[in-house]
Amino acid sequence: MAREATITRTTAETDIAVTVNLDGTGRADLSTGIGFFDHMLSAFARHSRMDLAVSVAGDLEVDGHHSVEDAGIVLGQALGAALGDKAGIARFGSAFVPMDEALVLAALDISGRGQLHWAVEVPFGMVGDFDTQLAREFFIALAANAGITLHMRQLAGDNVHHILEAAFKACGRALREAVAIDGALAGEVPSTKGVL
Ligand SMILES: [Mn+2]
Repeated sequence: MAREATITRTTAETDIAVTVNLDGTGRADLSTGIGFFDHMLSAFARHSRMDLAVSVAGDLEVDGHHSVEDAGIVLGQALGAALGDKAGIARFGSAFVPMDEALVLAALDISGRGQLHWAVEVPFGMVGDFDTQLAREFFIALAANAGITLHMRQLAGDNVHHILEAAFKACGRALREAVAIDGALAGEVPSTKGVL
């Protein structure tokens, strides 16, 4: 069965559609209205090997907050829907990703308990048209709505573009590992509870 899902969500602040295919090739079709955010989601898709389409029409006349946070919510919901009953998945994934002087670890568990543990020191300010504080908001929303326990930890880094890009790539790479079908499980849900 195809592990893919499309979720749409409309509020007074944003109008969002996300499609994910967990068994894709990393193809991305992105239009969030925020160039740097598209760049980050492109890196995320490429290194997760998911096919990812994200369309956001948000209230950028306010700022990017609603657009980025809500994209995280809808992407998280789409990931959860595409995972279905989680039968046969590896469940855990981790990746250290360097980008020049920056080094970020993402370690995650598709646990059903969505939570972010964030130890990434992102310099305050703007990178292009993206408010650097929004990276954390995005990952909170993603983890909460996908039901993923997500640890992100910066080991090194000064340049904010490098730090953020390493973070998005690390999360993508760790997810690729965690959502992969582990043939040895023969379709079992990898939990002593039998449910994730
Ligand atoms: Mn870049």
